[in-house]
Amino acid sequence: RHKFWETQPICQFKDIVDVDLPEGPIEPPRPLFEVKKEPYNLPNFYEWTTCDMDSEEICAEVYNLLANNYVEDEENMFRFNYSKEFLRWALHPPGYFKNWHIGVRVKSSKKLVAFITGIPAKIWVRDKIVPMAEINFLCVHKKLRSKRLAPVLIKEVTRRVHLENIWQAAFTAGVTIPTPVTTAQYWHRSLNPKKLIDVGFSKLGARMTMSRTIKLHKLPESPMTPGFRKMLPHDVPAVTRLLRKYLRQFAIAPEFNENDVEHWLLPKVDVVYSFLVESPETHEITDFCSFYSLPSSILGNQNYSTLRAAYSYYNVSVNTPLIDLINDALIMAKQLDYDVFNVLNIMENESFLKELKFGAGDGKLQYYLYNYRIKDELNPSDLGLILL
Ligand code: MYA
Ligand code: JJ1
Repeated sequence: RHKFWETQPICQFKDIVDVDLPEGPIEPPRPLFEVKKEPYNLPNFYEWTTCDMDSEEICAEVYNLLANNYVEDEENMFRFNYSKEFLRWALHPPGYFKNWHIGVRVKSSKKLVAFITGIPAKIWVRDKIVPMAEINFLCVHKKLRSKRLAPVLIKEVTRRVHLENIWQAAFTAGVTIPTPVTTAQYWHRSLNPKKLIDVGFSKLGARMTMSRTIKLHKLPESPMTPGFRKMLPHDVPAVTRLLRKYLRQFAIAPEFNENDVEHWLLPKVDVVYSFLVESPETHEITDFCSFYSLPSSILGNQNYSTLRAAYSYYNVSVNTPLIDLINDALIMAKQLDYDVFNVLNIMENESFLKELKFGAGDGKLQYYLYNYRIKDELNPSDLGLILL
């Protein structure tokens, strides 16, 4: 049934019953001289290209490929529209490899028609730190679908990751292949209910009017928690300490150092927003919250072309209840003119969904590990990792 995935070192569905298989790598690392030195063969007419995202021109080509061909919801009403600045940020973390940003072009026209990326990351899996690649932005042009190009892209990124002596990977997808570590669900909090209803993102509830709906979703103008403010460069050490400690409670979570926190969490306009609570008395940094900006194109609507969505990222509640912290994040997202605030039911997020008026979405997100076996399926609440 899965002609490609059956050949890969992933936990096969039939393995799930075998309780004796240990947790950890499925295949051992190989000596580097055994890793193929040449790229995999592409069908005639296509060629490999490395995408230098620092080049304005190439970044625009990648942006356009994704804006027109990347992930849609199941009714094809919305399509992710990652901005160029976002893509640069997502692909340039500390220690990134340019040749893990892989494109496929048509030989004759040089048109970019497919893409896949990896970035390096250290990931805690239970009590071990595992060097991994995070794989994302796999995309094949709509006109070239179902021609088995995706397996070639996946094998090629795997080869390039192996050449750096890295043998595990993490990825998320909307599709089900063998075998998810867990399945997370999207939840949505309306910030601009009128627009969401106008574009078909949400529906007017039974026995609800527009004005009651707008009133129900109203938020204060400014955050409520004393000492709540934007994260600044000098906060990096304190936020790193807070986050490192907090993330240890999850079975799977990133290992962040100060450079990672500076890259992933210092605010960048229209990309990522981070806030913290500084105690007015002691000036200690006690709590933290963040979200990233991922708009979607609205397909075929007369009045609107873009849905402005904020996605919950890493949050740490120590002194401020998580509910209050996320409520302040909602207030900031509203201030920044986002239409909706999205979260997955991972980490401790279940605890605030109902009270803060989130509703379940129709989208699911599967989490996967490549070449690493986990004994039992995890609960979404065991996951402390967010992939963009
Ligand atoms: S998830 C986002 C994926 N992108 C989209 O959904 C955008 C819109 N769709 C497309 O562009 C195409 O439909 C894609 C497939 C490119 C997705 N993850 O070429 P095909 C398998 C894994 O004929 P196409 C993200 O970016 C499928 O099961 N496998 O199909 C993370 C089948 O295999 P099998 C997938 O539709 C990506 C085969 O491909 C996915 O033309 C992580 C069919 O190929 C998927 N999302 O193209 C990738 N979709 O027959 C894995 C389809 O066996 C990384 N397939 O069922 C693994 C780790 C690698 C590094 C390891 C380092 C050590
Ligand atoms: O955004 C999503 N669904 C929306 C829109 C649905 C439109 C019709 N299909 C949704 N809206 C209801 C919201 C409502 C707000 C008020 C309270 C009640 C609920 O459910 C979904 C997520 O739910 N998004 C997608 O389907 C996009 C794809 C998600 C999978 C992504 C996988 C690829 C990522 C790889 O890195």
